Amino acid sequence: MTFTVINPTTAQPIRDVARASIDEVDAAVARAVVAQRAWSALPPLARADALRSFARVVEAHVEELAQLEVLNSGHPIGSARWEASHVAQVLNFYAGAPERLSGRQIPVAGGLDVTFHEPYGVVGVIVPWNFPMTIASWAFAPALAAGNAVVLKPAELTPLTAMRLGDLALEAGLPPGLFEVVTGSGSVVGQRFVSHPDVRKVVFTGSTEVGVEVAAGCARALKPVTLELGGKSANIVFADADIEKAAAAAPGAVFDNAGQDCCARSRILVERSVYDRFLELLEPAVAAWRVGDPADERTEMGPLISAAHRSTVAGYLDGADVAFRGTAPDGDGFWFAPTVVLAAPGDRLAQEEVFGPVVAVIPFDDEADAVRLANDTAYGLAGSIWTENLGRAVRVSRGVKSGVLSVNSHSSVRYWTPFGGMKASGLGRELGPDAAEHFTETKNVFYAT
Ligand code: TAP
Repeated sequence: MTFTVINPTTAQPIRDVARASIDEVDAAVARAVVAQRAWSALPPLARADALRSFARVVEAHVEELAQLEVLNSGHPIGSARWEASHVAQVLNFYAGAPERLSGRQIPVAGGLDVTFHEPYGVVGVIVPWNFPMTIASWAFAPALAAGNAVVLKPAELTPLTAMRLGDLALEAGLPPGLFEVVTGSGSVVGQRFVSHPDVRKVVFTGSTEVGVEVAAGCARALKPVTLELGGKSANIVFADADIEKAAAAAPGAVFDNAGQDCCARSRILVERSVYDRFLELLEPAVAAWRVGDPADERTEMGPLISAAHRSTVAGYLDGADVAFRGTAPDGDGFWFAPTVVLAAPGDRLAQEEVFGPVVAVIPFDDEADAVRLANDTAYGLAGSIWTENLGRAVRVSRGVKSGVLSVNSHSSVRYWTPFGGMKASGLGRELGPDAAEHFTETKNVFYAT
């Protein structure tokens, strides 16, 4: 059985890819079990060296991986190069972990008490289509570093870079079976990761709806799960901010990757006294946002991922108060123009994750109102705060219930700082200095003397 992968820029087929059956998933897990035993028995330096070698091979293939992502996901080439390089950086960063996963020696009477960080065994990683390479690396790099094997399921819409990373791992000398990429549907491959007794931990990135189902399955199987889910992040602009700078940065914060970004600042909360001025500045910035051929170096935004997703995004504009829109090409690709709507806090566009280039602008009255509105969704992933007042920046950043915030900036992801969501945006954290430890179980041993 196969499925066809489509180029979202042209709506044309790229190639057919195998759709794994349950037996094929089980065979991949069986190979991973064997490979993991040998891998975890290696000296820490040997695992570190293998991961550095994987990083070097990825680094040598950045251009190829980036071009593949342009083809399969419609990401602008500049972003795709960043994503491929990021995978190499994540591997390099966690290559330092095997030699740093130290336990503790705890004082006790009558002997010696020591803790060990032991790998789970096989880790199942299920990733979405929006950032196929990077999100996968956030799980597979620290999981491997901690001594686990990984079975990775890319989204059916975007399997190509994950499959290539599987080849590159072998080319780099990682043992066969240690990093298995299994293509197929979520309901078969993903669910088998959840139910398979030898998959001892699951990392799921995707929608909140499916995440809840995955977590429920993991609870039944008593296996730990990390969930990176949706978002409806607020970009809060106070009257005392540098309004020009905030308006110039706002399109990139929501229209990057055509808004198909869990951290998209898809609500702009603006203090009422500067609301009109902010919209005046935002309009030309949105008009200037360059939407087009992702292979063109100047392009800032490509198409949406699929025709079905474009219909879902378009549905959000029914009855919406559209303030202004940018431009998008005509043609067969799944194009959608960047769109700014005026919204009230309870509106669907102020509450639901659109996962497309649509941003809701909402006025607020004062600091307390801004925090209340920022927290007024089910989600809690990211957010930005624009103010020149340090005290306010501290108060608001402590008041907003989100896992990742930035002040006078929209950055969300650095591989060496923690990333993840609160509330319906997820459970657990990825990246940062502690991620490899999250792929281990603590064992405590008492040695009587
Ligand atoms: P989903 O439909 O949830 O799919 C995500 C992954 O789960 C895909 O690989 C999918 O496989 C698989 N899947 C589907 N049903 C499954 C099931 N019953 N059991 C196990 N796996 C299953 O999400 P999506 O539409 O691809 O991605 C968009 C969502 O991901 C958005 O809500 C976005 O916010 C969220 N997201 C969050 C983050 C972080 S880091 N928080 C990052 C990116 C995206 P198939 O599609 O191949 O069937």
